[in-house]
Amino acid sequence: MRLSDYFLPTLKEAPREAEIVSHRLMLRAGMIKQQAAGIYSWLPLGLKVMRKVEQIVREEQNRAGAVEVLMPTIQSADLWRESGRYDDYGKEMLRIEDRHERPMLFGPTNEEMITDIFRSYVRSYKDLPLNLYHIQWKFRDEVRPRFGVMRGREFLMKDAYSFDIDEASSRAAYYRMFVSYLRTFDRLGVTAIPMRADTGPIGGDLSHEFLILADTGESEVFCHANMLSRAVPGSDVDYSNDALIAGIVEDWTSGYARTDEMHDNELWQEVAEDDRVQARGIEVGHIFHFGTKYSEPMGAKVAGPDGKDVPVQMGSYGIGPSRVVAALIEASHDDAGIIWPASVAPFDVSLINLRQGDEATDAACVTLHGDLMTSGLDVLYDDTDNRAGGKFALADLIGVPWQLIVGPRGLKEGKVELKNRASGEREEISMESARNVLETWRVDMRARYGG
Ligand code: 5CA
Repeated sequence: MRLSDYFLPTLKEAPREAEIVSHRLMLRAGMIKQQAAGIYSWLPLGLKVMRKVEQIVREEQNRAGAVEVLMPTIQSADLWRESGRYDDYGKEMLRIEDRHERPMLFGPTNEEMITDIFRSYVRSYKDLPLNLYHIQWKFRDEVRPRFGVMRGREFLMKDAYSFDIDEASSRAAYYRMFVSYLRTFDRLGVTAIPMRADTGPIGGDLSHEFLILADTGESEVFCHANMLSRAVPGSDVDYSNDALIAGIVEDWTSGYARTDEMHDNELWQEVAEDDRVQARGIEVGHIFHFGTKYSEPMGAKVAGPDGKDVPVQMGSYGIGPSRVVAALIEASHDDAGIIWPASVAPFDVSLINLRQGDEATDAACVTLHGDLMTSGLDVLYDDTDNRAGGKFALADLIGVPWQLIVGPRGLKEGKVELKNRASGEREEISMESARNVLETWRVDMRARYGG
C-alpha cells in the first residue's frame, strides 16, 4: 500500500480529553474518530488491527469447537421479558421503539436470543454439546464512557454460548473456552491472566476474567508471580480430551490471582512476599457458567437419554476485540508511539523513501515494495514528499514491526537500513539481506503466532 493512496489522518497532538496513552495514540495514529460519547468510527489503520484481532479470536473459537453465527444488533423487548432482565438491566440498556410502537432494544449481550435460537431447533441430548458464537456490535449506555474504545458505549464483542445436558459436561465446555482464551491471548502477543471473578448481571456460580497487566487498568490485581510465566497449550491441544483440558485449567487456577473485587487478604498472606505481584489490569475477556438461569424461564429443554426433558445447562464467554486493540497498546508502546505485537500489526514493514523523486531511490523502493509483497509481507510504502524526520516519526507512531529505510547515500554503497521498532536496533545491509531477514521473520512469526 502506498501511503499517498491510503487514508491515514494522523494528528500532531491528541485532544486534551484523551486521558490514557492508548486513547491518545489511537487518535494520533488516525485509527479511530469519535462520533458521540463512547461511539467511534474505525478508520483504516484501526480497522485493520481490529480485524486481525477478530480473526485470531475466531480461529481459536473454531478450534475449540464453537460454531459461528450472526445475530442482529436490534432485539425485541419480549425476549428479555421472558428472562426477567428487561427491567433489571435498567438505564444501561438502549431502548428503542419502532413505528408500530413495539419496544425494541440495541443488544447489550445475547443470552436471551441465543436461548431462543436453541429452543427453536434442539430437542435431544444427542445434539449436544453445542457452542454457538458471534462477533457483533453491542451497546451499553455506560454512565461514564471513557478511555476511548476501552470503555465505549458501542463496542465489538465476541460472545459464545455453550449448551450441555448436565453440569459435568457444561463445566467441560467452560474449561474448553478457558483454554481457548489462553491460546487466543497468547496469539495476540500478550499475557492475559485468568482470575476468579464476580458474575454480576450475567449471573451464575463460576466465572473468570482475563486481564492484561497495564498501569492504566481499571482493576487492581493481586497475583502470584508464577502466573506471569506459565506455558500456554499449543495449537495441537486436544479439545476432545476432557481430562486433559480440565488439568490445564486446574494448573492455571492453582496460583493466587484475583482482582480487588474478589481479593482475600488471608489467602494473599499465604503467598510468599517475594512472589506477590500487585498491579493494575484491563479486563479483556470474561467467561461465565450459569447453569439453567436462562434455559429454565425460557423453556429451553432437551430430552436426556432416559427420554425425560431437562433444562439445558449454559455458559457464556465474552471477549471485546475493540477493547483488546486499546489494551494491546497500553501493554506495548513507548514515547514515540505504538509497538504492535507481530500477529496484529496493521502492516509488517514501513518502507521509507528518504528522497522521493530521486530516480534511483524511487526505483529501489518500487522493487523492494514489489518483492516484499510477493513474499507475503504487508508493506506500507511512504512515498510522500514529507521530510525524513516526519516519515520516521510516523513509522514510530503507527508501530509497524519493521522500518526499511532507503536513501540515495546508502544506495550508492548498495545498502539500505533496517530498523526493528520494538528493540530500536538498526542495521545497514544489502537489499538482498534485508529481504532475507524480513522473509525469515515472516516465516518464524507464522509458525509462532499463525496457529
Ligand atoms: N454475555 C457475557 C459474556 S458473552 C458478557 O456480556 N460479558 S461481559 O459483560 O463481561 O463482556 C465481555 C467482554 O466485552 C469484556 O470482557 C470486555 O472485553 C468487553 N466489554 C464489555 N464492556 C465493554 C465496554 N463498555 N467497552 C468495550 N468493551 C467492553
